[in-house]
Amino acid sequence: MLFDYQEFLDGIDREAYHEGEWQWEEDGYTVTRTYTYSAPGCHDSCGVLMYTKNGKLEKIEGDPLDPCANGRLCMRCLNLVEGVNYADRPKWPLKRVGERGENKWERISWEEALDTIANWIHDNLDAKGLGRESIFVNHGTGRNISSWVPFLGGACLGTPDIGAIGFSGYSCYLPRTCGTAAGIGDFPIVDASEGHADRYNNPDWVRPDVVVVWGCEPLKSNADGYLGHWLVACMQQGTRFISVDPQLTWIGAHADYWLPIRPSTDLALALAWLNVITTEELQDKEFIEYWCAYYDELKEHVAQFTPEWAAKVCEVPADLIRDAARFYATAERGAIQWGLAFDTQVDSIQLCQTVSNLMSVCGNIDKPGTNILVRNGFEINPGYATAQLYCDPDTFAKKLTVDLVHPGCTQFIGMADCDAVNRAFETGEPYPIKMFWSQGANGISCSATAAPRVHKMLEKVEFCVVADPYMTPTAVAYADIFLPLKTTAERDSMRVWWTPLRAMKAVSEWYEAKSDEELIVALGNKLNPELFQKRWPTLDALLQDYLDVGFNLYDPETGKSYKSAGRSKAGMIEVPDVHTDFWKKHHDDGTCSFKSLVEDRCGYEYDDFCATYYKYEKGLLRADGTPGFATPSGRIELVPFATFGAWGIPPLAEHVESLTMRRWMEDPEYRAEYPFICINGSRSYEFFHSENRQQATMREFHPMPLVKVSAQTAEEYDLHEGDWIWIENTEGRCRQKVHIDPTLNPNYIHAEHGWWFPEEEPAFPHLYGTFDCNINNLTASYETGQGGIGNPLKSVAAKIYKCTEDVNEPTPGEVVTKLGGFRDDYVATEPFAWTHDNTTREGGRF
Ligand SMILES: Nc1nc2c(c(=O)[nH]1)N[C@H]1C(S)=C(S)[C@@H](COP(=O)(O)OP(=O)(O)OC[C@H]3O[C@@H](n4cnc5c(=O)[nH]c(N)nc54)[C@H](O)[C@@H]3O)O[C@H]1N2
Ligand SMILES: Nc1nc2c(c(=O)[nH]1)N[C@H]1C(S)=C(S)[C@@H](COP(=O)(O)OP(=O)(O)OC[C@H]3O[C@@H](n4cnc5c(=O)[nH]c(N)nc54)[C@H](O)[C@@H]3O)O[C@H]1N2
Ligand code: SF4
Ligand SMILES: [Mo]
Repeated sequence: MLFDYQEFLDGIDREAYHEGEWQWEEDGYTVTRTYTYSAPGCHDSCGVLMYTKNGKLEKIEGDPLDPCANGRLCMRCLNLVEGVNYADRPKWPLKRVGERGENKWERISWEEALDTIANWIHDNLDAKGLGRESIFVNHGTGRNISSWVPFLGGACLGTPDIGAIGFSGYSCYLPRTCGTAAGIGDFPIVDASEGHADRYNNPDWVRPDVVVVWGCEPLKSNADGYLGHWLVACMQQGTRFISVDPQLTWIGAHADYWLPIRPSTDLALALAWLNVITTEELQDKEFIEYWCAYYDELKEHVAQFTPEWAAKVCEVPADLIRDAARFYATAERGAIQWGLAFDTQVDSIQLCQTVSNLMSVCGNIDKPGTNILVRNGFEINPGYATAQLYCDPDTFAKKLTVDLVHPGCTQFIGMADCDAVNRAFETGEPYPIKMFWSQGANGISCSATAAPRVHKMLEKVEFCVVADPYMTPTAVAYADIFLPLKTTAERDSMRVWWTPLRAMKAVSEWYEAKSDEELIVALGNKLNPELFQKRWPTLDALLQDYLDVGFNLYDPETGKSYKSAGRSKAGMIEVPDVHTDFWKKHHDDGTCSFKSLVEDRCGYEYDDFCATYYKYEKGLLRADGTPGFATPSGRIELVPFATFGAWGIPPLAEHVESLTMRRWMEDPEYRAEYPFICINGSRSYEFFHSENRQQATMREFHPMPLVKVSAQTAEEYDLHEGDWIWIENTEGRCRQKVHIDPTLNPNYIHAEHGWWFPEEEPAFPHLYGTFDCNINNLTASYETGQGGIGNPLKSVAAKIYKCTEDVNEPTPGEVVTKLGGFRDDYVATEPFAWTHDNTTREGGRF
């Protein structure tokens, strides 16, 4: 075995690492043992030792005594010092003094910034009888803002319209949570022992025999609270791998099987695997008999989806499909690690549900070394839906929901629907959006599909506030007020994404920046003093509330308590007790506090739920405490008739091509014009979305945006490493630099996302070059999957050609900010709906 955990533990000099201490002095530094995430962002939080002098972060090191990350750090955390001390980081609140896009600012105080915001809302909304729903709050992905920004939207600003600008179909993570909520009732992740504080030594844990890494690159992304190196540790202990990915990744190169699938055809493959498993009787009969419903219906449905059928759709040989399915299904302990590619397809919600069926029919649920069911540690669940608890009910009823744009769809998620928000911006229907608040997001540079279109929407907005640790293209383009935020190193905060609960202790300072939490307290006390004076007058009160009740609503006067109804339903439910499990465990011993978590527990505590196997047998999943799963029937619903039925989604899955991909497959003229499928946005070690571009070290490793082409394509187009090429389709174009990948399928290219150049001119039309290399000039909004979920942003058709030195040619920045964009017909006039046979759609001017 390549990896012996005990040997690793025995090798740590515990005295030198001050085991059990949270802070000490060493060589003139103060050393703090805490958790952090890379600055600005990451989905995780890893154990570190931070070395500070005079309130400044000078050094960082992984903490080998942290059981979560075992001292391993990515280059982004190793480079934290450069990230947080970046000289051009905004130091105080700013007010725009020039025109939008001129990048002219004036320093103002926090008092003036908050007064300006409060007065604008009063004068332009409240005094005119307009509701707070005219404010749209934009947040990005979970870099320790997922609890805080939606909460700010609901509790401070009082709007129900909280979401991601232009991010059609909520194509990140949400399809996976909804797809599994429907069938299993809980979320499955691969068991690499991460639920246990004693990790790989835990006596109940067994390493998986086979892990399928499917549509993700966990080593680079460490996505969704899951560290990729845990899988490497499994590999070193003997786990074998299957990679399902159009590109050859590191895992793919170390796998027994690599299925180089045509992008966005994963559902066809998953259905074929089910076909192999059910026809060859490889399923776990006992598990199905006791714990699953509708197996016969599923078996009958998948009988049509043979490996030979899937081979044609996925462009993977039938024998390879069959062999890989057997390899997974016959393993005693199989597990599936899935990723973003699952969310960025039009049939994404059915794909997620179908792949969760693969776990279920093989009995790979909640037993050691399979997919275990996890929840946020200690049931601390302040998420997107919590916000709505604090918004007044009449305003809440006006939330921009999916049915407004996609007829036949039912709103079943907490956030406002992205396409409905687009439409409100573009047409003023059902009401205009007057104010745009962006915090923890950099819309036009990254999250917005159809970025040029989003620019058209936002340039008209009456009032805009951007809160961010860094100046961004989004801030320069639209902000009237800029609020500087703290990074992880300056911020007292906590996070749970599964387990453990982790505390992040502030170790340094940055001028007048406030943390997300401090901003909530300041803004809430200004705009909603009655509630905030009672509940969250101070930062300490806010942090305590997170641990005690997870921001849920309770009224000490009436004794009533409410929780958000969670992942699936809008609204709230009355509950007998809103306290978190952390409160229940630690309230009586007086250690239920941020301070105690930091100082007495070295910043972390594992919860029991995620550490327990076979929870369905033990009655831990259902609210009533009976055995079974948190589904209507109490069984895993292999065909989710009840839930998908209620959501308006066909319960039996069928593969659907996006409109573009169907045309690309069927229309030779179109394919001749746009010969490539442009996969995009695979993560890199250096960057987190549009972040880290300021850091010289990252740019040394990765100076410019790279578009991968195959060796064959390079030869055909006479391309050399480093050549600039245009990537173009009907939506727009952008340019990136060629990188030749000899393993890439010649029909595909791969482009990076999130690029801008902090070192270049901020003002319009250049705008830090954010539109020049932006692959979201080529993606589109409005084409979503069933339920309004999923958007095919990761596989678009494109052509390529070499850039010339033509100085008269307008840059994409000029096209977007001066010439009206690449298209002149962006407005959403016609609805876009699924037809009843589920395989085609109608409408379509979008
Ligand atoms: N073409 C294409 N586009 C994509 C993707 C793709 O694969 N391909 N991926 C998509 C996905 S999955 C996602 S989730 C979106 C992400 O899109 P976003 O979440 O909008 O990501 P960023 O553009 O990095 O913007 C994040 C901003 O938050 C700031 N920030 C960092 N840390 C903090 C913090 O602690 N508090 C606050 N308040 N702000 C902070 C950063 O400085 C940065 O400006 O992008 C999407 N865009
Ligand atoms: N360093 C870094 N880490 C990050 C981020 C970041 O920007 N940088 N972003 C964070 C966010 S918000 C997210 S959502 C996650 C995403 O992280 P992951 O879930 O790991 O997803 P990606 O990195 O986008 O996955 C890319 C893999 O999917 C493959 N792929 C593309 N299309 C398809 C397809 O149709 N089918 C299949 N089977 N595979 C396909 C690509 O070839 C690539 O190898 O990462 C998070 N972590
Ligand atoms: S996963 Fe990497 S970048 Fe993220 S917090 Fe951990 S070490 Fe830092
Ligand atoms: Mo994401």
